[in-house]
Amino acid sequence: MPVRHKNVLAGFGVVCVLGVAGISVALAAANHEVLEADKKFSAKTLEISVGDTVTFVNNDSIKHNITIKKMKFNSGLQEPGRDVEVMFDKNGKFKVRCGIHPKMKLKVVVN
Ligand SMILES: [Cu+2]
Repeated sequence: MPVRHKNVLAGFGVVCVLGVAGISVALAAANHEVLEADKKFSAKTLEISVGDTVTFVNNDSIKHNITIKKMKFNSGLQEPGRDVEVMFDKNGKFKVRCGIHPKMKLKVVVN
């Protein structure tokens, strides 16, 4: 069973409102989708903002296993057709790998 991280949805409710010279700007977390197909991620690099989520969609007919060492994240086995959602709450560069297929590589840059 893939691990689902639905608790990150709570983050969507957080809206930061900044009042600058009478102008209000609302910032909300974004979600980014990365596909896994032909034993590859659909992007090599992904640039996102702190608080954003990334949804990894397994479009292959085989299992994957999303790991992010720096975050001590391991999705467990990700069955075909299943999603894994990860929230990035710290800035930095994160290497996303598949624990089964060493050639699957994605770098997430969190600003
Ligand atoms: Cu894989």
